[in-house]
Amino acid sequence: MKRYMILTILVVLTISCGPKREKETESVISEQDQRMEWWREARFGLFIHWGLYAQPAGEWKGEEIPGISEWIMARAKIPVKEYEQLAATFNPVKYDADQWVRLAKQAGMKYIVITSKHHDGFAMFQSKASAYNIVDATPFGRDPLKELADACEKHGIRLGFYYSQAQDWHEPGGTYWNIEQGEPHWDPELVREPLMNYINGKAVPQVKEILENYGGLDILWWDTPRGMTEEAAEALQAVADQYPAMITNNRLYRPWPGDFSTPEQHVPPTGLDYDWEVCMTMNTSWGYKHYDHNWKSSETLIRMLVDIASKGGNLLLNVGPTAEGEIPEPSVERLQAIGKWMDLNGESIYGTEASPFFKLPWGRCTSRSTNDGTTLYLHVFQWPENNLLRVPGISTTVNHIRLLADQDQTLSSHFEGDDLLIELPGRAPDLVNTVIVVETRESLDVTSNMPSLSGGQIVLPADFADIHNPGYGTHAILKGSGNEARIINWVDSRVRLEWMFNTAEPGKFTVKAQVSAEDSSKLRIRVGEEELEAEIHATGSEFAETILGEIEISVTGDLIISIRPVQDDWNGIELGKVTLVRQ
Ligand code: FHN
Repeated sequence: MKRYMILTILVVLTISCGPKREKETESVISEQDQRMEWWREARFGLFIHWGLYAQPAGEWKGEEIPGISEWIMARAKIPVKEYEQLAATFNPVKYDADQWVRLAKQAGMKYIVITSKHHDGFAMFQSKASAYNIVDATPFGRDPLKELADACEKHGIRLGFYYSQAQDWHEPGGTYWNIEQGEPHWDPELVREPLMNYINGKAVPQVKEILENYGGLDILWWDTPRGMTEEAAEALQAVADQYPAMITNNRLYRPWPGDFSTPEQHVPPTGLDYDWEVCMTMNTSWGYKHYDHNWKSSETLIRMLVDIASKGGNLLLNVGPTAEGEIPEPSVERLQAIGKWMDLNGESIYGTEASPFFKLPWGRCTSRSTNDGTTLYLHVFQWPENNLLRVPGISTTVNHIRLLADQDQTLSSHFEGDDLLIELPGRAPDLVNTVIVVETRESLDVTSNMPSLSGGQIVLPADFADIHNPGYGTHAILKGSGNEARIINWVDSRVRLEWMFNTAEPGKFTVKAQVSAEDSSKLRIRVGEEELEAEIHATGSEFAETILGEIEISVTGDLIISIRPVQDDWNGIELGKVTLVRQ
């Protein structure tokens, strides 16, 4: 970090040294590109939600409080003075910053972002601006963020602090849950004051403290801009502006984009033309919740990281340490499994670019441009049964194909039309994700395999669907590939599916789908402004071709079809391919 700042200063100095230098500025990357350079290379970071809420861990006075555990103060409507008492017993004696940082590093992560103050208003760092902080208000008496900063410096890991700038349930001027709707604080003793009292009295001084006292942060991660005003945002931004090399996210004030956007608990279906970082929990809650056992598998997490990298984004994967200061064992196991995979395959993630393909039914692709051509990293999630990997619509000269984890294993290939067919070994060396490296020479042209009108129909395979799962709920998943691909576990009525397709001709289409349903359900299908409601009847456990109805497509070009459950008429279905047949 410090080295990076010196570099920045040198560049700025060179830029301001007269006309010759000014010319050079044209070739110097923008200030934002420069500060984003390490972050774009990094691809993978650790999010840590740690605070007083780790102590109740989702339970208050013997009652399990629904929702994410760091929200317990609001959800259980705990009065401020009562919640404050948690500090008196907060003593995370097992906390070992060095161990946390080593774990992140082992997982292949390049940066850490930790909650310095969440919505409960409690500072996890030493603060002169508010005595409600871990050093002054707990028996622990240590500054865990200072220890973390030192460990990050020692192990070469970048560090960011999360700071909840608007919501502060502890302060009369902080914004509270639903205050915008006119709801008062749940604690009648907390009488509302103007927001700027809190911003000037606590938020600005505390942000100054975290930026000054921890060796210079790499990232400042704002959260929940609801209730922020431009005046408040400007006061905080003025502090952040003193640190031009520091990256900030887009959550300070809604209209301001920051350096990167932050899709939460979902992966965008396609790449985005700005920097973005998915923040994601391994189970459901961000903070530690002792009865949250809804863990995503290591396989899901590895594939998620790859999916995100294939779309050009970063993954900030969360852990919620306990009140004793330990990262829960299921999180440790998952981080270690990811690390094992990254050890062999990290080259296919760090500093890579997005996939040049529209969809690859068997997995994902990341790429890297070199002076001589392009290196493609093919991430095979579904090993093809005939051991022939089809890379669709690619025109290039192939230099060399090999397994990333076993450099000596060269693979043969041939072209079938525009499709490159790679001969794979009989069994997948890594069932979660085997990476094949294709080195190409000169230019690389890819013809999009986006579904389009051909032979009077548009076929939308299940493995081309973008599954939009709710952040907190049951997730539908894809099983199998090609003709066998199915969307299963579609029980949550908030899950929707989308496909992109292209049509050059408008017209009326019959919508057909392969469906398996144990009970009847209703679906809503939409293309542009046109919508149709379809009724599904029980098919038993068999898949049956089902006519869903007719839809008029009056526009042409790249379009999206979405299929979503009708909320009160949903019993869950499994879905294979969907076909639009032109009438
Ligand atoms: O309300 C918070 C939540 O507790 C958590 O910190 C997440 C992480 O991105 N941010 C807010 C919800 O968007």
